[in-house]
Amino acid sequence: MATAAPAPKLNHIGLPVLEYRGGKTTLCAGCGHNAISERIIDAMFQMGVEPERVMKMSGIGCSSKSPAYFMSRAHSFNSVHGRMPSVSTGAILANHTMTTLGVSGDGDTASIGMGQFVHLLRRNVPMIYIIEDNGVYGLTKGQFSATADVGSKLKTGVINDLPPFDCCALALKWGATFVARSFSGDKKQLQTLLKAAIVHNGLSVIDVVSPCVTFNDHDGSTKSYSYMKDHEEVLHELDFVPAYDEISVEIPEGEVRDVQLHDGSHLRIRKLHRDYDPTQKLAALAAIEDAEKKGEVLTGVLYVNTEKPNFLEMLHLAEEPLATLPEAKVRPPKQALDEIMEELR
Ligand SMILES: Cc1ncc(C[n+]2csc(CCOP(=O)(O)OP(=O)(O)O)c2C)c(N)n1
Ligand code: SF4
Ligand SMILES: [Mg+2]
Repeated sequence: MATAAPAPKLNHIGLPVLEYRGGKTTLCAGCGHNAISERIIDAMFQMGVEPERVMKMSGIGCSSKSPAYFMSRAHSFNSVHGRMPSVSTGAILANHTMTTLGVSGDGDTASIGMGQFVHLLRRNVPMIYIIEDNGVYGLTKGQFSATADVGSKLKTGVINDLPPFDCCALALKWGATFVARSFSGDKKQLQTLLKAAIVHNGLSVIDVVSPCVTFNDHDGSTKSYSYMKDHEEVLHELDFVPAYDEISVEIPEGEVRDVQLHDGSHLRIRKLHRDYDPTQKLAALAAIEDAEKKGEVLTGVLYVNTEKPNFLEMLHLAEEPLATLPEAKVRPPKQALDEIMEELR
């Protein structure tokens, strides 16, 4: 007799993981971007985020196609190349009650999109901004992007001799309040970072090294699986305790740092080889610089600031989203218009 299939595991809002999936990927098999989509699905499912309350934003590129491969039930907007920051800012101003997740590429962010990216940073717009960083323009067949390291070699033998932009250093310097680096191959770390970013009330920038297996995964590339295996320097071990779970574990002093996030969740940062305090901006910048000199890729939470106001707080926006305010509230009454006209006479 055939046994019935076990009932699917449900999250705390009663949904199975299937409800967080998207369309079938059309990216190359083995592309790091596919692994990142899987981590987004896991993190959103585990955090019990309601899919209809999510806005998925992107630009253009293989990376920017990936929102089609997770959370079909969410709202989605595929913008122009490099213009996702301004489109997202507008959407968030219209409805700040949504969880906004942007997926971009290194080209989409640091080449054509740099002008928009720095203004997103400066405003600390409350959203999650993921850079799927492979050092090349995957979609247009593998030209170097502005995050390619000096000396990195294309399959064709071309060597990059322009210095890279470090998106985490930029994000730290110009105003993002949660800055992390990860690797698409590091399942647990990336998932934990995403969960913390979901509850962070400000701009979270996560730069994820995500190898392009078709154009940039060979010897000589610094964004390949083998390079990351040999040069990744994990800053700390991370745990995330959501607000709905009771904190029961004792924290050994000196070994662990506990950062309380906005909704009462905790990000537990367990020290590995070095003392690293992610609340210190200058130390974070120095650590990135130091790692670059040693040819290491530092991963983990580089910086977190839970005090700085975000863009919406700075603007003193009304509680009720602009998108759903009734016309009577957004349009001045006739009397107010008459008074203005009177002044102009
Ligand atoms: C305005 C404009 N300029 C150029 C292009 C061509 N183009 C499409 S994707 C892309 C680069 C994508 O690179 P990246 O953001 O790193 O994404 P990846 O494909 O590597 O994931 C370029 C230059 C375009 N679509 N629009
Ligand atoms: S070309 Fe590169 S970035 Fe694009 S899907 Fe293929 S492996 Fe991924
Ligand atoms: Mg790219």
